Parts: sequence; C-alpha cells; structure tokens
Amino acid sequence: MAAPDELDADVPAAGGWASLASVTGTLFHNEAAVAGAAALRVQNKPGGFMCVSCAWAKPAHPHAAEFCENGAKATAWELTKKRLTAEFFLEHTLTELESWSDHDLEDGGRLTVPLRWNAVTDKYEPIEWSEAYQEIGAQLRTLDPQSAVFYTSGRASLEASYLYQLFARLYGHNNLPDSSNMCHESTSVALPKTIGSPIGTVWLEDFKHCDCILFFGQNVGVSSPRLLHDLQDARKRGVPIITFNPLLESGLVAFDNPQSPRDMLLPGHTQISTQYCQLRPGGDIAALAGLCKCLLDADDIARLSKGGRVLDAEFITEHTHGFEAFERAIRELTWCEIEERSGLKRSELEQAAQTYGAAGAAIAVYGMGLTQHREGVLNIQMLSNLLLLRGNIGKPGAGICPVRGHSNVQGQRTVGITEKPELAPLEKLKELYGFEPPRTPGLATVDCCEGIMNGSVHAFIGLGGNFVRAAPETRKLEAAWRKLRLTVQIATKLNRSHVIHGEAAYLLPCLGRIEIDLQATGPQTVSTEDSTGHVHASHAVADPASPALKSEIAIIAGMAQATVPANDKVKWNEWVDDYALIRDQIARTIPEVFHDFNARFETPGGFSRPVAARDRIWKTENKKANFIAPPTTIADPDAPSDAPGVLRLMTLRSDDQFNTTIYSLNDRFRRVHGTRMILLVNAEDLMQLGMAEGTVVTASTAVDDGVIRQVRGLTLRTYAIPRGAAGGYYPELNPLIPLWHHAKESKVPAAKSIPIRLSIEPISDR
Ligand SMILES: Nc1nc2c(c(=O)[nH]1)N[C@H]1C(S)=C(S)[C@@H](COP(=O)(O)OP(=O)(O)OC[C@H]3O[C@@H](n4cnc5c(=O)[nH]c(N)nc54)[C@H](O)[C@@H]3O)O[C@H]1N2
Ligand SMILES: Nc1nc2c(c(=O)[nH]1)N[C@H]1C(S)=C(S)[C@@H](COP(=O)(O)OP(=O)(O)OC[C@H]3O[C@@H](n4cnc5c(=O)[nH]c(N)nc54)[C@H](O)[C@@H]3O)O[C@H]1N2
Ligand SMILES: [Mo]
Repeated sequence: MAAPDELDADVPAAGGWASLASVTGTLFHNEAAVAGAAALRVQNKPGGFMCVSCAWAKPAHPHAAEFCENGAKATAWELTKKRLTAEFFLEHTLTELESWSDHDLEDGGRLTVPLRWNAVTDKYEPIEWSEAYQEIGAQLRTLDPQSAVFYTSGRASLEASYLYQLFARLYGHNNLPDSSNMCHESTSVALPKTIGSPIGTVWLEDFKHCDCILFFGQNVGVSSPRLLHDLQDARKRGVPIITFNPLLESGLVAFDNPQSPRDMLLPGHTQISTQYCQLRPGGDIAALAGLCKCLLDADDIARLSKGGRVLDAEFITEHTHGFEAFERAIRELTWCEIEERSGLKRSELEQAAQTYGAAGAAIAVYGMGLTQHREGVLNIQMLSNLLLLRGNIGKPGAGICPVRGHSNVQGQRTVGITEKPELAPLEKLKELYGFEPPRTPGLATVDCCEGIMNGSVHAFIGLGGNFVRAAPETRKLEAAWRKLRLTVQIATKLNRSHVIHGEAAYLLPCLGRIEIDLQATGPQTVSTEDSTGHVHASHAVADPASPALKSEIAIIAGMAQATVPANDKVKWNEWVDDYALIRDQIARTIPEVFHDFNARFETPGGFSRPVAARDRIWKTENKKANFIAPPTTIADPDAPSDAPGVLRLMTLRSDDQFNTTIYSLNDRFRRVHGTRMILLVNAEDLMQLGMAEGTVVTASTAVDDGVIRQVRGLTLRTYAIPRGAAGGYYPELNPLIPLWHHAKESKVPAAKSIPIRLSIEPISDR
C-alpha cells in the first residue's frame, strides 16, 4: 500500500482546472454553451432544477455553483442543440445504425418526433402520438399482463413513477424492475434485516459532526463529485478518511475545489484519504471482519486494563441482537485467512481499526464496490456490523451512507416501483382506485432477462434507460430481444436498446427534467428523492428540444388510457393537466412519507423521509438492530483467486460517461485516452501470464457452464491494481457477465468480480 502523501504525484487530483476545461468542452461540443450556462446557475438549488446526473444530497444553503463537472456535462448533454429529426431516421435503416458506436448513437442529439418501426423499410418512421398509444394499447390488451415488463431507469420523477406503477398494476402485473436491480438492491435487501431501514441513515448535516469517515467501493470524484465538498470540509476539521478500494481513485486521493479561488490558484490540494487500503476486489468481507477482530481484541485489552471500552457495550446490550454469534464467528477467523482474502496486511487493518475505534462518531460510505458481488448483501451487512460495534447508527455524525446512482432511483422505489408486491402500497391502491392489484411477485432485472431469453416475456416498455447495454449476458440478451413482440422506449436520446428492437417497436421522445413542461394549468413542477432520503421540487428552466415532445407523465397516461378500462377514480387527464394532483394522490397513498406533499416539497434542502433507525427505533422483525455472523469471507465463490491464469475483473465507469452514455473515449483520472477497449492489469500478473503491455487480447469468462463468452480487441495496460485483479469498462465488457452471476439475495449482477482468462489475439484476427 502506498502512503497517501506518495500518491498525489501519480494520481491527478479530482476537480481543478482540468475539470473546468472538461465541462466547457462538453458544453461547446453540444453547442449548449448559452442555455447550458444559464441552466447551471440554478442547478440543484431551491427554486431551480435537480440535476439529472447523480443522486447526491442537495443542501439547503447551496454553493454559488452547486454542480460538479459531471452534473454540468449531464446538463449539456440534455440541452444539446443537436437533433435527430424524422429525416435522420428516413436516411438510416436500423440495421445500419446497429453498426454505430454507443457514443455516436447518443451524440446525434435529442429525439424529436414519435416513431414506429416499419418492417418493410427497416426504418423508424413518424407516427401520431394518438395512433402510437392506440396501437400499443391494442397490443398490450392481447397479451397476458404477466408477459409484459415495465422497466424504469432511475431518472423519472416521483410523479411519473407513481403513474407508471399504477398503470402496471391496473393492467395486471408487478413486473416493475428498475435500475436499482443492477445497483443498490443489495442495500435494500441488506439493511432492512440489520437496522430495519431500506435506505441509508446519514443526512448531510452528519458530515459536519462526524469524527471519522470510512469509504468502501465508491468512486466519489466521478460518481458523486459534490460529496467531495463535504469530504473536503471534514478533512479541514481534521477528520480522518479511510478508503478501501482496489484502485487509487483520484477523487479519493486529492481534490482541488474548482469553486474555491484559493484551491485553484495555490499549489497543493486537499488530501482526501488519510489511509488508503488497496484491497482485492471482493476482499471486503475479509477486510471488515479484520477490522471487527481488531476492535474485539482492543476491547479485550481495555477491559483487562480497566480502561475505557472500545465497543459500545451499552448500545450492544440495549439495542442489538446476535452479538455473541457474531463475536464467535469473528474470533474464529485467522489472520492468515483475513490477509489472504482481503489482500491487506494485518498492520494496515490494525491502523484503520485504531483510527475508527478512537472516533466518537463515524460514517461509512459505500457504492458499487460492495453491492455488485455474489455476496453483495453480506458485504453491506458486514459494514453494518462494524458500525453497530461502536453504536454508530442513530447518533449525530454517524451512520451508514449508500451513495445511490441515478438522480431519482431511490424515490422511484418509495412511490411503488418495485417487483416485490410486499413492498408496494397495494392496499392503498385498492382503496383509492377500487381495483384488485396483482399480488403475484414480479420480475427483477435478472428474471426479466431470463424471461426474454426463454420466450415468456413478450413486451418490454422502457421508461428511460438502455436495458440491453446495462444488463449482463449481452449476446444472448440481444438475440432474444429481437424476438420480443413489442418494444416501447420512452427516451430522450437514441441508444442500442432502440436500434435493436422487437417485432413491433415504438420510440417515444420525452421532455427531460430540465425542460419546461407546459400543461393546461401552466408550467409543471416535478420532484425527486436524493440519496439521503430528502425530497426536492425540480423547476424546469430550458425550452423543449422539440415542440412534438411530451412529458413522461403525458406519455404514461396516454398509453394507460389506451390499455386499461376507464375508471372514474383514475383521473389520467386531470393529472396530466396538473401534477400537483398527482402529488396529492402520492400523499394519500404513502402518507407516512408524503403527507402535505405540495406544501412541503419546496423546502430548501428538501423534506426528509422518516428514517426510524436514526432514532434507534429498529423496524426489524425482532425490533432490534441485528448483527449478522458472516457464513463466509469469500465474496465471489465463482471467481476463485487461486486458479492459474484467472483474473477477477471489475467493470468500471470512466470519468467521461454516465452509465451507458459515453461522452468521450477518455478517462482523464486514469490517464486513458482515445479508447475504452482496455484492460488494467498488474505488471507482475502480466509477467506471469507471459504478456506485455500493449498486447491485444481476447477476454473470456472463466466459468464452466458450457457458454462461450468473449470480448475481443482489448489492449493490456499495466496499472496499480492488486495482483489477480483486472479492470475494464462497463458496458463494453457486459458480454462477459453470466446472467446467473449475481448477488445471491438481491440478484444484482456481480459486475465487480467476473472471472476471466486472457488469450493473445493473432495479428491476422485484428
Ligand atoms: N459521472 C458519473 N456519475 C455517475 C454514474 C456514471 O456512470 N458517471 N453512474 C451513476 C450510477 S447509476 C451509480 S450506481 C453510481 C455508481 O458509482 P460507484 O458506486 O462509484 O460505482 P463504480 O463507478 O462502478 O465503481 C465503484 C468503485 O468501486 C471500486 N471497487 C471495485 N470492486 C471493488 C471491491 O470489491 N471492493 C471495494 N471496496 N471497491 C471496489 C472501484 O475501483 C470503483 O472505484 O454513480 C452514479 N453517478
Ligand atoms: N458491467 C456493469 N454493468 C452495469 C453496471 C456496472 O457497474 N457494471 N452498473 C449498473 C447500474 S448501477 C445501473 S444504474 C445500470 C444503468 O442502466 P440504465 O439506467 O438502463 O442506463 P442508462 O445508461 O442510465 O440509460 C441511458 C438512457 O436513458 C435515456 N434517458 C436519459 N434521460 C432520460 C429522461 O429524462 N427520460 C427518459 N425517459 N429517458 C432518458 C436516454 O435515452 C439514454 O440513452 O447499469 C448497470 N450495469
Ligand atoms: Mo446505478
């Protein structure tokens, strides 16, 4: 492990001048300089719009510019002046568009007119909105509702999401997977069992009171850069930050605040991590067990010497269950196993445990590095165990902080987008709308892929997103996707899930959140929930990309009216005219969260969801916070570390992408330029494999299930990455993920631990 002060020289700081240059570049590339710059002034501010990029909290007292490099890029990407007109689609067949790169498809600009695929010409051709709704409705009415899937990517507002789930249930299914199924579903499964909350317990103000921050598997400088402000402020108070990540990610090493003239003009930047533990991918259960073991040992010594306890014994006795079994399991683990599995030295873990053990209140932040493993749920439960040992849930400055991805992905679940009927407000829907909601469990993302592949799913409606690119097992999924009877995509930009399509296919262009949404009662406001469970109003500021665009809400209502029988309690038209009426319905459906929704949703900083665990009220079955004894320290049983020639691949995001949206082929922070077809590998592994830097290889999935999964044309790069690990980009490497390779309890694809082998490509093959 490198000491943090050695790191700065090698790893570019997040933020700084390069960040400003990158934003300006994207604004100009999209010819969005004027509209973009005006929009940025109100981004994430009370009275303004909520960023369409990440879900990080929006403070009540924002910075002058409350946006980050990537938020600004997302704004520019949405407000681009580029357009895909009806003429564009008449010039290109979909077969031709399939050969375009992901970047080129989206870079064409905003979709402008509703389209229907014509099988004779192989082109998307304009269609009237009303005709599209009628045809889609007619198709859906001929199908068994159980064979249709209504997917959502996490951008749609609370209002649109509520109507979408109502449409699905009136039609007759719970097949409502969303992007969380590939993301933080591990959190939603793990935390209800340990602390009785499906969401994190940390609010923004806690960062001002914490004494230590632990950071697991989250790339803050790229994925949620505004959180860097909170980290920087904490560092200025002297708060230690201990990071566990296989890679030295620049935002976690150092930060130049592009909004601070002092930071920008003076040399040197805020060092973020005070200790950096470069563990092996999938090494977190072992590392966390090691930290817990150190605390137990230190507590033994404290008790013997009659010093102050290291464990919060009072908290453990009063509030928790399962401590003894947990303690036993941890004491039984050997340091040999912990070091081998985590890839960290005992001394590193002791140092980290000492810092954590000395801190009054600690926050644990985490992301995809924990959720996207076979034992992703256990990863999070181990983090929860570590916090419970010192009573770090339910006190100021402490808690668990999953950093969510899409800007409203958490909120969608709150208003009923879920495939799990027990989590949806079905009784309330029945009472309010007088129908019998379906009780059959719906399909999660993985089940949906399975259904598409085995032919039991016939229709796919996508409210945003790029499903065939984001999901695993790309090759099989793409082939099966073409056999769907109906694909309907509601989207802002063209992507692969539109050019590959079903037998009947519709592409319906919608307004983005930044665009003014004018309905019968005037311009409409929508709302979103951030990562910390705060709900915000979002006021659009930009002119629509095309006069033919409709809002997601209007499109959902249009399709629903053409599909499900009229019901005078379900007032689609009135709701489209006035979104405040939808908020009233949300408040009636889920009053414990949304009471007085319309009165409260302009609250600066958002109004907060109740989180019982913050008050040490545990909504678990036994009404206690639960320790979970780890049954294993192996996070990825399918990716053995000791098989010769096998590397454990983690799929990563670059600095210049938002999920499957690829802004450019560069990854400034990792010093990769002009290509995404690379593999980051350890120099010693390369030597052992007899391969050289720059060699072009084929990666094949190293599992024995009879399926050949390969990605060709990957150039090897040596990188500071643990032995036995490899890194490469999502979504290019998704063809390597077997569909069954997912978190055991949450079904989140295990995208951070894919076992692969490399073979050198003959020059003649390239
Ligand atoms: N600019 C930008 N912002 C985004 C997104 C984007 O694509 N671009 N996507 C959004 C979405 S939907 C999401 S979910 C979030 C994702 O944001 P993150 O949660 O940050 O997810 P990733 O970028 O996939 O990578 C997570 C980090 O985990 C580390 N890691 C990999 N394997 C392990 C492991 O086994 N253990 C540990 N401890 N660490 C590991 C990687 O090195 C990487 O630094 O960001 C959101 N924000
Ligand atoms: N290998 C690997 N796979 C992964 C991951 C990984 O780390 N590794 N991460 C997973 C994660 S965390 C996630 S969240 C998923 C992401 O999966 P998705 O959410 O399905 O994918 P996105 O790339 O975010 O979707 C981009 C598309 O959304 C549409 N869009 C953008 N804005 C709007 C809007 O306002 N309204 C509508 N209707 N459409 C809009 C545009 O057409 C754009 O092309 O991918 C998952 N897949
Ligand atoms: Mo995500």
